[in-house]
Amino acid sequence: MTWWKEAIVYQIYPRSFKDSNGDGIGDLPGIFSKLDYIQSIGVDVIWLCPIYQSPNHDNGYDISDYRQIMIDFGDMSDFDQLLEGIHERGMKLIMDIVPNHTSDEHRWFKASCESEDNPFRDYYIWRKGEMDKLPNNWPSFFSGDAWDYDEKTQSHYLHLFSKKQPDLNWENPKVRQEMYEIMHFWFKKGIDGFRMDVVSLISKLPGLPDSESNVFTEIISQYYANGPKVHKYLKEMHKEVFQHYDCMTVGEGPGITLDNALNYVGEDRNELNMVFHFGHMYIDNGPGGKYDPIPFDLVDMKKVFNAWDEKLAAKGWGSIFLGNHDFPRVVSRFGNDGLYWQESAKLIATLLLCMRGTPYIFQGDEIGMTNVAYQSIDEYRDIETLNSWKDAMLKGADSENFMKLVHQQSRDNARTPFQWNNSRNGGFSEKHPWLKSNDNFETINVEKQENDEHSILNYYRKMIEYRKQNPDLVDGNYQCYEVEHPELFLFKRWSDKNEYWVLLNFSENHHNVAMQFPQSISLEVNNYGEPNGINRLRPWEAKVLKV
Ligand code: ISL
Ligand code: CA
Repeated sequence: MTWWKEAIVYQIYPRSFKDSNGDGIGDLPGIFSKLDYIQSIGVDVIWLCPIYQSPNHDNGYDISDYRQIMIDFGDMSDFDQLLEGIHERGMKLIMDIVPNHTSDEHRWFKASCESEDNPFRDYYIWRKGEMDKLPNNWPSFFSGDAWDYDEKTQSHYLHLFSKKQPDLNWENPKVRQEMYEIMHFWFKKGIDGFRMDVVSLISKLPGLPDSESNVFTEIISQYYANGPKVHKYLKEMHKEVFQHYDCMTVGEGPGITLDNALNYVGEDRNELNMVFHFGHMYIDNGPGGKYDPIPFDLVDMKKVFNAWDEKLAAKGWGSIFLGNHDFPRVVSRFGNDGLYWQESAKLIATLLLCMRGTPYIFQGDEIGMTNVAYQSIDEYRDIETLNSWKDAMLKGADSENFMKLVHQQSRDNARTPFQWNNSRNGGFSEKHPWLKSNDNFETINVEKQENDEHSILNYYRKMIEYRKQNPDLVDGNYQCYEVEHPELFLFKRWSDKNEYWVLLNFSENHHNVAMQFPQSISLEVNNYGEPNGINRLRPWEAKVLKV
């Protein structure tokens, strides 16, 4: 099996992982100092969120120089040392690259603004016209319009994200070559692959037509994603870059659906190894998006998993994730961060590590870090949260109610400082961190869990070890049972040789599983200390059985 199929990935949000020099911001030496810890979890690949030079309007997803390290994070020698440390420990590193847009402080964009005949003009997407007449009605991902006006040349430029993130013009072959050269630069340093930010958006719809929908997820899939040349570009990228290295590629794909996924990851396509789709991640979004949530429905989630597994089974490969730096904490969102915190965090680990595909663990989920609820909007840092707040207040929303939504949905839930121990700021930093620590670091932290054999952390280690010893869990067949059951997620994994049953109770209720298991079945992993009958499931109980 290819290494990236067998791999388990650990995602690091560098700003929040470990501060080494007391400025309140996580950095590369901080990550370096924790490599033994990361290795001890049993993961194979580290995915680093962007560490390039950036004015940090969107925490590094607004890059002003793709070949420099962000000053806050260290310098190139810190990077080289980190990469060496990762490789010395037998792990690999994938970098996060942002091909769809740059920072407005990138020299390309500054030049592009200079004049209409500047050689960099066509690096971006400009439309000449009057200030208050927008080229189309597209909304940005971060509230407001997707256009901003530049007085100097009396033109609007397109930005699907913030106005400090102008979209690149991939129609321009020079832009594409620049991006390929940047990728070669990092591969030559020895990295092992890329996670590609919103790569589904790089090809724009010809004529940039007005959207006829008001539902944001529809706007993404019908107008922003899967443009007519996206596969041309990805094939070119593969030919120019990826095919020259033994690398792993995963494309972040808002708007990628069951109908078009194989065009990106089909084995015969020479494009990407995997994509992140958002079928299950937008499941609790109402028509107004994430700040208009609807209740989470397990049956819907199972159907998303089942359909994607089936779609990719024969000639693609999936990525399995339940959270990242853009979403609430998994235990708060899909589990129970109160009474059954411990059990449900372990249940989520069981799901992640028993599915077919490559699992991605987001930093802190391995110790069950939870959502945060700051009192005041001033404590939040995420641009998406802050813009949504401003927008809602302008529209006259009730601030108390909207604050509840922020607590539930903000991307900062995932970005609070990592909780290492029970000292100041959870051991993340000596100084006031850039984003306030979650108060619960005294009860939820690595040090405490290292000393407890039944901790969530040690359960992750056990589950990872188990997956490695039972590779049929990586690529064996998958079948879900009792799909319509609202509280149980039951599935079988099998090959010619082995058969596994995974029983997950996503509720506080006791359940009996109706299945008849053979006498010879054995209980291999369980998130409760004391076993009970094979068919019985206690609140949030998770079991892995082997026939
Ligand atoms: O954050 C989201 C939902 O709350 C997503 O819609 C997200 O904006 C989308 O998946 C794109 O995310 C990626 O690109 C953004 C960046 O802010 C995110 O952090 C990144 O993961 C722009 O570069
Ligand atoms: Ca620092």
